Amino acid sequence: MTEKLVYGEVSSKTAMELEEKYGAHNYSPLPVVLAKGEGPFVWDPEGNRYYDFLSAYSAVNQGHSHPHIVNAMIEQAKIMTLTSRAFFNNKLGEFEKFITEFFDYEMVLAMNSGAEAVETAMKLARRWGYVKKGIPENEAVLVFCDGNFHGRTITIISVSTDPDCRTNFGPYTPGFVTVPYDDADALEKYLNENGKKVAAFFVEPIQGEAGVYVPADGYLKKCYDICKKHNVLFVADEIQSGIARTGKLLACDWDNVKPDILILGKALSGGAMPVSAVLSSKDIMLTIKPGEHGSTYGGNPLACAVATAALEVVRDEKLAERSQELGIYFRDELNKIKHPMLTKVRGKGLLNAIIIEPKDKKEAWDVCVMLKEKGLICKPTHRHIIRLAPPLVITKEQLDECIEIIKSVFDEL
Ligand code: IF1
Repeated sequence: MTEKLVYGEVSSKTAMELEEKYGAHNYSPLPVVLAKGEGPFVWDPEGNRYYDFLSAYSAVNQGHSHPHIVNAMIEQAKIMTLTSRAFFNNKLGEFEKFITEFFDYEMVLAMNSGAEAVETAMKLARRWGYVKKGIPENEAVLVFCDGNFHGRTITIISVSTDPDCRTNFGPYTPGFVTVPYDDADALEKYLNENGKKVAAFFVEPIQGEAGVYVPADGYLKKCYDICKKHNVLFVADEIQSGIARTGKLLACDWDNVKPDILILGKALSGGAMPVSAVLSSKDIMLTIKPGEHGSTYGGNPLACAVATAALEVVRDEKLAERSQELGIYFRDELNKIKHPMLTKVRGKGLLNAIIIEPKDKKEAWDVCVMLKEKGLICKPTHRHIIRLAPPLVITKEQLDECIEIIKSVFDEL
């Protein structure tokens, strides 16, 4: 018996079989196939509707296929999509002005994926370390945090502490150290002993992959001050935490910290295409000279149009305020669920997680499968943590419906 298809020409079953047979096995997706998205919703080919509580790892903060972003994309695609940076294009400068004013920085360097922006920030920090701080050639150290996630390139995984990310991908890029996360004293101790050779400290204001790990209030500010004391750049990877996800435009805003280098990605395009960016002062940015860094697609006119529209949505729909208000309400409601398997609720804004204590062989994965059956999709991280991060355009009424779904799953467990 074949189920009738509502979206597309391929059933869920066929789609999964094709991926299994022809695609690299570098993921283990939840068994759900998505064929259409709109706002906080996604649909499978058979027409079943789900609330999306992953939001493509916070890339679709503005909701799926936001009309303002899609329109900007279509209009620009009709005119011109790519020029390369061998020539000027008439969209890039305008976008650069817009994004630097939006985030209050002097300059921006546009890239595509998050990993590329992180690599860009690493190069920029090292370059600054040599030409401005005066670190001896090839001796610059970049300090990162244990449990970090910054992307998948060989250089980035070289500083990862997660065996899944790094095992058998060596040899690794040298020049990195890690200190414990949420431990400003550990950073201070390291810089007291080695500060002269350190160019920068890289931090996720909230560690996403580690399990939505929210540091103590004031941690970022303390780290920032320690960095200033040692003439070390404070670099924030806000690829996941930024752009209204945590209830402020940037998660660093919670501590009133302005990073020396700010890394953005994901929601910078609202999920329409890969767009990332690195922002900094002129003093830092201009240490990279023509011909020393770049990307074919970086700063392409299509990306500029899309990213501008994506940020306009964040501003015009007050997504940071929404995220903040709904986040407080959401955590309050989740905390009302009394169940031995639900041991902790944490998060900021609409970047949240529940910690699951396995029971009767049921783990976080099984909870996610049950949620999916009831129309809400999300994904476990580290076996016992479930990330709950809906698009920020979700309404209070819709969120209430989702809370009921979550409650009903725990009632059945
Ligand atoms: C995957 C995680 C989230 C990021 C931060 C840089 C990047 C990411 C803070 C790189 C990417 C991803 C990538 C995605 C899963 C996802 C993820 F679980 F792996 F950690 F979101 F929590 N900095 N995060 O979170 O950006 O190059 O991917 O554009 O499947 O690897 P990218």
